[in-house]
Amino acid sequence: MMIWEKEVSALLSKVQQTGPLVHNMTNVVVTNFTANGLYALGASPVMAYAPEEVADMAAIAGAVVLNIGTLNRELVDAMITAGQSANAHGVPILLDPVGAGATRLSDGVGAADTCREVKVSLVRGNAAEVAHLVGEAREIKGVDAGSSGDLGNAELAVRAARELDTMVVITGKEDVITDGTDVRIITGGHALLTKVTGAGCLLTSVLGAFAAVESNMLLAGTAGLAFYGAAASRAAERTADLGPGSFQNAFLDELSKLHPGSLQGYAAIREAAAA
Ligand code: ATP
Ligand code: TZP
Ligand code: MG
Ligand code: MG
Repeated sequence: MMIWEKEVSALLSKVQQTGPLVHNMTNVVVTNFTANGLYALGASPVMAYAPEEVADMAAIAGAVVLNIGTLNRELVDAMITAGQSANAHGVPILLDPVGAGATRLSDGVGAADTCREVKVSLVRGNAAEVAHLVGEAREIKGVDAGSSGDLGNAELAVRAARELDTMVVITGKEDVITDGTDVRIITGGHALLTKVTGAGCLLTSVLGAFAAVESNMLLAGTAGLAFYGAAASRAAERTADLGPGSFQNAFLDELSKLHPGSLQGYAAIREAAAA
């Protein structure tokens, strides 16, 4: 067994044994899939949005996930309330800047305000979304990343991590995680994930479950990415002749069935040099 497999396996066991509560303030498209994915993993999902209750919920959660996919001004305010409570109680916050840059609300108010007002432990987005957070224009079509820009994803992630002072994950064919110094590249997953809405959003919440049981965010994030990629690879293998519908169900099954020791060959992690 390689070293990283031990790390991933230990954290996966910890998630399964402790069932951390993940408070999701997420978009209206992906709530059900996110809850089912977290249940499959062994975590406890809760969705709570009301300004009157979000501070209390965030305070008792193992992680808070802020996802700006379907935004309005009131929701941004509630996210900041939840985030401030999470910060006060030492609860990690993960931000998914869905669609950042696609509209002025998602660009100016949603992601940027949230990053300024609360201390975010990890940002996870596609390359276009992360690029917009640091003021670099990249093509985005609604919530989907367009063509790549001048900076490679690893360089972009390092720049974002330094500027935003947080762990940054950029996903795509390969995933990058960095704290601005150490860079890891995770391979695995399957292109069918791009045909299932919420595959990115659920990933951010899964990273929340790992962050709830491990305070080293580089370790938690790496483990979560490898685990998620392996589950998708295994699901794609099992549904090779079928389409996104069967894949989605098989993926939920794999999230629940994957156990320490069954990752080999389905995901890989390598170190890369920071720019
Ligand atoms: P987008 O809206 O641009 O699709 P997203 O927020 O849905 O972004 P993705 O970048 O699609 O997020 O990442 C979600 C998951 O899908 C990650 O685990 C990622 O590794 C995986 N993934 C995305 N594209 C591919 C691909 N071509 N091959 C393998 N895995 C992929
Ligand atoms: N529209 C607004 S939010 C959303 C869509 C389709 C879901 C995006 O989910 P993901 O995980 O980024 O594909
Ligand atoms: Mg996707
Ligand atoms: Mg997304």
